[in-house]
Amino acid sequence: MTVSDAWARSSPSGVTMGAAYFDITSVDNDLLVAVSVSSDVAARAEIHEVVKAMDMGDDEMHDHDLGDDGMHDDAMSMQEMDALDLPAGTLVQLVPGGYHIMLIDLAKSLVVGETFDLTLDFDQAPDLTVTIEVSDR
Ligand SMILES: [Cu+2]
Repeated sequence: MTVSDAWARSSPSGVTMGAAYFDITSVDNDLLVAVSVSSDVAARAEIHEVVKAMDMGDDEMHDHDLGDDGMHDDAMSMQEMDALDLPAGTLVQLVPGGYHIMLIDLAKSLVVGETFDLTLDFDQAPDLTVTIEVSDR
């Protein structure tokens, strides 16, 4: 399991959601099934994908207040995924506008230059802790 380019957006004060991104490649077919984060950072972390709002069932729909970051226009929304598919040897990118790790109920603002850890829980591979750097790109 290789993870690189792990980063998160800074969060304006008053915003309670954050988003983290990384590139990941698994040696074998695997699934990312859960992500955990220290309660010093956020209450919990979820695996999300951005979808066209019209593709979503009503019960799946939820809004996040991420401010004016382009992830929340009328046509797009986000939903939690049960698992993120990691085909063997395939680069899977978590990027703004695509798959991402949602940080729910931030304990404090995410400030550029700070780091925090996420622990990735896979179906097959052992847990992996990655360091996320807060960065605005
Ligand atoms: Cu999200």
